[in-house]
Amino acid sequence: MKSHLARISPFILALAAAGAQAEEEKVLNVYNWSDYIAEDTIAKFEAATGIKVTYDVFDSNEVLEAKMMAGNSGYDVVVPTGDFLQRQIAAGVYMKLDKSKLPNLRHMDPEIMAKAAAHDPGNEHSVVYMWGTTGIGYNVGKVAERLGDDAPTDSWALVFDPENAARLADCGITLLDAPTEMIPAAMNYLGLDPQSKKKEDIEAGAELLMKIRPYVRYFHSSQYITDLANGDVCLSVGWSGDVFQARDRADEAGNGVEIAYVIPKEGALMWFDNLAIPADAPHPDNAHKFINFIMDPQITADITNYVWYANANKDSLAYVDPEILADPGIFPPEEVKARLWTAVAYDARTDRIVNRAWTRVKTGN
Ligand code: N2P
Repeated sequence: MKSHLARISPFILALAAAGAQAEEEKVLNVYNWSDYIAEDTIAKFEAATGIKVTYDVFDSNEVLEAKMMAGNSGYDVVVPTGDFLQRQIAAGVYMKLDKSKLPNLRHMDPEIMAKAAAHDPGNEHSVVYMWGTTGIGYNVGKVAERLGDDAPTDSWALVFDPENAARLADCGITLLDAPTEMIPAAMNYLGLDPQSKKKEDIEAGAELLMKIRPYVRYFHSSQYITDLANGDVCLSVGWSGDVFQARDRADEAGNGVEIAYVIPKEGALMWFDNLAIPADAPHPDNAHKFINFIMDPQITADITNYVWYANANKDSLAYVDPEILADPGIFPPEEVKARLWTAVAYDARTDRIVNRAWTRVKTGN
């Protein structure tokens, strides 16, 4: 009897240990961009899994990166943009995904996942959440009042030509507080390669931004949604879906504000935001459950329908509002796509050049 027990107990111990590993505490800490999920997504996940979610938001890759590089953030799922993801992977910040726990991967669009693999080879650490462009949101009436009917609303000249910026200053211009997006946009307008890491190119882009700096009301990456919608600002360099959310809020308020989004003819940045699990995530199993849940076609479609961003889930498209699918500002047609560029991950040297230039732009000296 005694020897029998001695043989069984290590077996029971091993079972208990395996059980403890599989059964994580039913909590999950998510850190996502603001205005970037449907109203009911989290509640649905909680109801489906019994996992309680703590949901925090940010509006800057730099802020997310600082937390990831410091480690011990406590987050289980975060959403870095491709170029930032790439160097954070290199720094060992994310764990490899266990694809056996992600059966819904079959719904993803292989073409977009292949593009995202430029930042995460083999898509080993991440799944595309949403994608979009960085263009111009503007108040149709106020811009026409100030620049007339032939205002260059299809061009970056609308904001990067200092004469136009000066005439729009009184109704409010805002820029994203995102140096790796704003400076390349200015470089591209100057005819320079927006992907260039050359110091003189980056500084030329910053110089152009310095010229319009006196006409900029603020640098912020989420406040402009409300301000555009209320008519408190009239031009924001912003993210596609966020501008559409502003348009939608204005329509709903019935306040007479008409907002439009344009991918300027000179081209724009196309970016991918990705779900990833920090290497030190306290609840990696729940994190996989969350990522798999997001990839449910209906769930992803609900998010696109709410936030007006394109997704990379091919099977979700059947549930996406036809109006959104047909909108060239959200799902750009091929000829527009041909004018989009993607961001390159900056090395430490380029990062320093960009950050110094950006400080000058923001402080105005
Ligand atoms: C959502 C902004 C996400 C786009 N508000 C930035 N990559």
